[in-house]
Amino acid sequence: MATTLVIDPVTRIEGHLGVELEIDNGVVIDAKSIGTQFRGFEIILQGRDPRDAAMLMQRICGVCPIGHATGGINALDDCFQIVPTDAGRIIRNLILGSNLVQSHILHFFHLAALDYVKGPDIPPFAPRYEGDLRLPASINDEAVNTYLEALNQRRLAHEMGAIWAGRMPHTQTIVAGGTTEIATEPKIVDFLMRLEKLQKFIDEKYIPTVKAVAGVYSDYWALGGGCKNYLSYGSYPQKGNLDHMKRENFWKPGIIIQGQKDDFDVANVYENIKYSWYDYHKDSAGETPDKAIISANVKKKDAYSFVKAPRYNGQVMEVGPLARQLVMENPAVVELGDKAHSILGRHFARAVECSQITTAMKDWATSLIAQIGQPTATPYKIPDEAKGAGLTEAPRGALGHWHVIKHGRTAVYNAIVPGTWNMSPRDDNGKLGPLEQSFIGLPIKDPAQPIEAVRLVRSYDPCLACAIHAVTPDKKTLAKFVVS
Ligand code: NFE
Repeated sequence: MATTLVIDPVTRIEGHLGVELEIDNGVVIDAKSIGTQFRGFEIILQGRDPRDAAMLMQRICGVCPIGHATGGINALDDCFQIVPTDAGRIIRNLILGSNLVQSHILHFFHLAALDYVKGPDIPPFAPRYEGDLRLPASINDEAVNTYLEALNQRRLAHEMGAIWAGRMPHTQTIVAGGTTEIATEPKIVDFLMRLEKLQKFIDEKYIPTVKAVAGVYSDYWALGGGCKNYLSYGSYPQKGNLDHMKRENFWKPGIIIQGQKDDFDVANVYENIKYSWYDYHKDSAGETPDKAIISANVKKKDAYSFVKAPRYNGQVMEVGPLARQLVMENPAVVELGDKAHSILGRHFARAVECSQITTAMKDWATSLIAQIGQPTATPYKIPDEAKGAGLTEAPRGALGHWHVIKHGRTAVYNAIVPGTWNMSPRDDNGKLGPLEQSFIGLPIKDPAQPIEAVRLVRSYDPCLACAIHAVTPDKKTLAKFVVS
């Protein structure tokens, strides 16, 4: 007989996520991904000066603020019809890349690794699910040491970001048309000095630790594959252009549907809300992110998540490092074949792209020498009416901000974040979201110690974008939380 297992909240992730699993004969047969947090940032923006968007939207999250600053600012560039200067474009790329490296090291060592590595019996290493921690002592001890060293490496990455961002995690220097921070020789040297140390850590510690863990837990190359549809918006423009698709993005835009690669077209992106605690507002004009205005309804029948269900032309899409590396056909990931579609495939792709971005940042920072003394921002005028889309790649995947300006103020704003794609609930056609699909068929040996389930969830590096908790005015209990 099937039993129900609820893990709520799943710990060691960003934000608040619950999963509800039906287990039959030791295997998951149905799954629900439940975002238990209401964000509401889009509502805050309505009626404000449009330039507030990039500043305020960063506050969605302390882990990927630069992704949101970039999405927000790309949308403003689009609304204002301006192309950043080369200096501004490169500096933006360096801030975004530094934040990505910080986030990937955080994810692997401080969030996910303890699913495989046994730390000492003290917090934050304990409590933990027991029963399947199988690294030999030599690998395990080295990984615990690297866990600690990774804290210092994250600080370095934050410092690299702060050289151009003024501060981290949230920046004031990314503005429409470019940046307020200018290129100087000392800043370039400071950046490169730290980058060199970080690259050494990534190549000599991060990637080898992932490989060592993968060698011992090799069964996880065959577990947790999902919808096998992948989406990347592309990011890190190498050239200025009003059209996102013509910017020669370092990470390429594209889609893969069941192995078939195709071009990406932003017009195919929309969101369903049948199973989400939202209704369309009376002013809403459709499901696409430039039209949809929603309001929360925690009493909605059949709804089970504050996450909406983004779809691409009807397809459920996985986003993130694995999607990006498959779309850009990185041989290290492509040659994994079927193994790529797995829990370990996601960790491996993340580690590989972390190194890839540090290598690229060395070139970008070096190219800034030619930009010393050059302007970093393009002037603009705020239009009375405009519409813009800001597409980028945050650490966890494809991120889009859509901005509509009316009477010189923000009228419609929508952010579809990577976690919205990956953690989405069922869509209007009942199709399960990517995480939900990944669960189907996952063996869970002991429901009292569901280590397989949390390994799967964490392989996606979920972030349920931070914001306000929803409460009912009558103080009714919406959910009970059991911390395990
Ligand atoms: Ni809050 Fe984020 C990233 C974005 S994910 S961490 O990366 O955008 O949902």
